[in-house]
Amino acid sequence: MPRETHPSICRFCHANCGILVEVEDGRPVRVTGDPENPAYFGFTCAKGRRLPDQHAHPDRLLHSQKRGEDGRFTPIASEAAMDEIAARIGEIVKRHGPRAVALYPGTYSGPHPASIPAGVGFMLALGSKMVFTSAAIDQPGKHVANAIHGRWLGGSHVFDESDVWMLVGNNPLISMSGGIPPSNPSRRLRRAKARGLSLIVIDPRKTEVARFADLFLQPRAGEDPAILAAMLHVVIREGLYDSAFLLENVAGFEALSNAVADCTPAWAAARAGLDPFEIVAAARLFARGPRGCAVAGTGPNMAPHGNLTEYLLLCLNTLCGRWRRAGERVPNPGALLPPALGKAQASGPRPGWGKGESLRSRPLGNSAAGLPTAALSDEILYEGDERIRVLVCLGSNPVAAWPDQRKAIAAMKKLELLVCLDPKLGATSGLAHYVIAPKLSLEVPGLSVSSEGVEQTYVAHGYPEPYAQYTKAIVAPPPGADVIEEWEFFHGLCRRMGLPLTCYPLRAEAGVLRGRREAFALDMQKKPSTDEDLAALMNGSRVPLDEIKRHPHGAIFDAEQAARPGTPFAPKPEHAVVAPADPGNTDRLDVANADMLRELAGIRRAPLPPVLEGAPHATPPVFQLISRRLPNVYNSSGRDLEALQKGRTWNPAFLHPDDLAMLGLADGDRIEIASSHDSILGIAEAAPELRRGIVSMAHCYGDGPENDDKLRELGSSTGRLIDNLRDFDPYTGIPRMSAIDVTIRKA
Ligand SMILES: Nc1nc2c(c(=O)[nH]1)N[C@H]1C(S)=C(S)[C@@H](COP(=O)(O)OP(=O)(O)OC[C@H]3O[C@@H](n4cnc5c(=O)[nH]c(N)nc54)[C@H](O)[C@@H]3O)O[C@H]1N2
Ligand SMILES: Nc1nc2c(c(=O)[nH]1)N[C@H]1C(S)=C(S)[C@@H](COP(=O)(O)OP(=O)(O)OC[C@H]3O[C@@H](n4cnc5c(=O)[nH]c(N)nc54)[C@H](O)[C@@H]3O)O[C@H]1N2
Ligand code: SF4
Ligand SMILES: [Mo]
Repeated sequence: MPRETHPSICRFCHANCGILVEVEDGRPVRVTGDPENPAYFGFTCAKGRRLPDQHAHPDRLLHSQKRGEDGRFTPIASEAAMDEIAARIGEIVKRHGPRAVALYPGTYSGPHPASIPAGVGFMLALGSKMVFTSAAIDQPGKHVANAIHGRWLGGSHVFDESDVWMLVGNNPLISMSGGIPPSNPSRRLRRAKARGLSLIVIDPRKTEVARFADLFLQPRAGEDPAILAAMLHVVIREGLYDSAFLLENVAGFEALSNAVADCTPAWAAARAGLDPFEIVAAARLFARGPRGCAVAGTGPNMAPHGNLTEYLLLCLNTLCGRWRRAGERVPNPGALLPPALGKAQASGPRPGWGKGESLRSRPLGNSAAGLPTAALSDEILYEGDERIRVLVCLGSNPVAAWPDQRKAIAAMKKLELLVCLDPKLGATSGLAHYVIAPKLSLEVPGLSVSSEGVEQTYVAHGYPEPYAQYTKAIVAPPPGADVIEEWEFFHGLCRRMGLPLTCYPLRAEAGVLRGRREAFALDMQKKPSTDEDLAALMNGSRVPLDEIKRHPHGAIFDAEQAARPGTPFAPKPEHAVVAPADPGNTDRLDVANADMLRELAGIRRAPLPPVLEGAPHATPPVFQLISRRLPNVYNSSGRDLEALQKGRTWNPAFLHPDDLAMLGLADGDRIEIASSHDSILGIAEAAPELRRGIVSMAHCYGDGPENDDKLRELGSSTGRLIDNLRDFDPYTGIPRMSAIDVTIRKA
């Protein structure tokens, strides 16, 4: 059979790059970037190019699995698995109520837009609110800060039009996440630099993106709140703020000014191990703008005070007036999202925490980031009757990803029913009662909506233009396989349990104001096709899905195109520009949330940390373990793709060469890394781009203590070093997952 080439969407990660897939004998054989894609311009990374290996991997599950009494897995037909799981959930709910059932959607619920709505729809039909997502152990501070600061309904400035951009602990050139649009960020960054963008990066590691920085601050980890408070101090002291904007739209300026009055650059610099002038320079450069935005990533969100860091960043953006005004163009009027109805006004603050369901095992409730996933192990291990007994993992891997790995393993083992929708028998699915084998991305239709929709959650995220792509399924699953889509699993459970399945659209938090989507019920008698499900999910989109389907390489559905005769979506003026505020609107953005200012005051009063210049001082020296991403893995996925790892299947413990020398270590040495909670083995590797006193390691490696001897094969679990009961955020429950004190010695 001849080779055919199809344009499609890469869904190895959330970035949704436009790709070309070559198919031979019904199998994907080669993936390259699609040069005809108008937003990604042919970009792919090594992971995307290995999609064929992922689909054909010998360890891929082609049949669902059931674990027997002896712990061994045997294949089970997916229909039979759903029969048994539905019956089991029914029994447990009858005995203990629906609250005994929890859902944990993780990384691989993202690539398939129908998954989460169906999973959450199932939970609501069952009557359980126990939905925990990976967002609560990712950047929960973003959700909390957006809520308590309030939302600007006209949207933020976007990267492609900005004069200054500040990245605090994120590395979008590798992660495709955070501030620089996911569509070919390195091309966008180069073009922005060429037209004069000033870039500020704050990170203990001189990252790939930091190499492009005009101003790079390399602080100790965990000092972002102090640095940002000092930047606010400078902006206020030097009058660099947008007073007209503040007068009209902001509450709490005076209280904020008082709160940062003694957060001087000298104080913050002493905490962070910087030169005070670096902080002054960053504040001045950022405030000069006139257009731009400051965003943070996972690093500072995983270090303590993540809510405060995100809150101070919003305050900085607000003081500098970095929001779209009446009459300004809306850069992304929407494609798969409903049309923009941008308005130049605030929507006042809402509570960031303390609503709805709370845990039984710990005094933690629901926050704007959802239920506290970092405490889900406790809720399963809890001895009370109201514990969680059933967990459904939707494209997620608690043993790899949750803080305190040993506790996560104990929790997985205690569950009465653990079901994983996962193509692999891995760290968590290997402990499951049932593993449902899913179709992989090239076997299902897809949409670029997660990359577009992230605008609804985070400021300065998403696409800077109305780009969208649809892909049909490119190949059928391998012959003989019995694999299903995640949403079909939940539909199957609901059908068996006599429950309706209603899908609810995403709630907007941060982006421009947009039109609504309607909830809809799936037909329970006749299962819809995935295309029908996707069409229903995209109700209210600015560009009809059928129109998007007419552009297989993806398209930017801009005004020019919309103006063509016969085009079914209109360049209506109300979608193209930010409307003036409603007369009489009194909502204000809040820059003086009392809880946040109290938290800042606590930091201001705290003693200076001991580790400062050069080498760590204590004996034995105390290092800060920080989080990071590696280019050739996506959380716990990709480690088994040989062509991607090229022999390095572990996660090195990166250290500054001078620190290696000080510890008497060489590249490749086995080391023991100990926190106050636990210890792991690691393999040292020199990284001159790190600040001294830092050890930088990727997460989601190391598959549990019984595999500790396979250090070079599996790497090691940084999650095991984390104590989920220590230094945790009182609202979201996220514990200290970066900036963790550790000691290091040769193993
Ligand atoms: N110490 C530490 N811990 C961390 C982090 C950190 O930086 N440091 N980062 C945190 C962050 S940001 C996140 S988001 C979480 C991630 O937390 P999780 O989402 O729980 O972890 P993943 O490893 O991404 O789990 C993805 C699972 O999906 C499976 N999978 C792969 N492809 C498919 C597919 O097509 N369909 C389905 N159904 N499943 C598939 C994989 O085999 C894997 O088991 O981890 C968090 N944990
Ligand atoms: N290739 C690849 N891409 C991914 C992933 C992956 O595993 N691999 N994971 C995906 C996921 S789940 C997510 S959430 C996103 C995350 O996307 P990003 O947030 O961009 O994640 P990182 O690249 O880890 O960048 C975090 C940075 O924070 C720095 N850092 C650590 N601690 C601190 C601190 O206390 N203060 C400051 N200022 N900096 C600190 C680290 O040195 C690191 O450079 O990436 C996604 N993309
Ligand atoms: S960046 Fe993500 S979406 Fe793009 S090719 Fe790589 S894995 Fe695929
Ligand atoms: Mo994440």
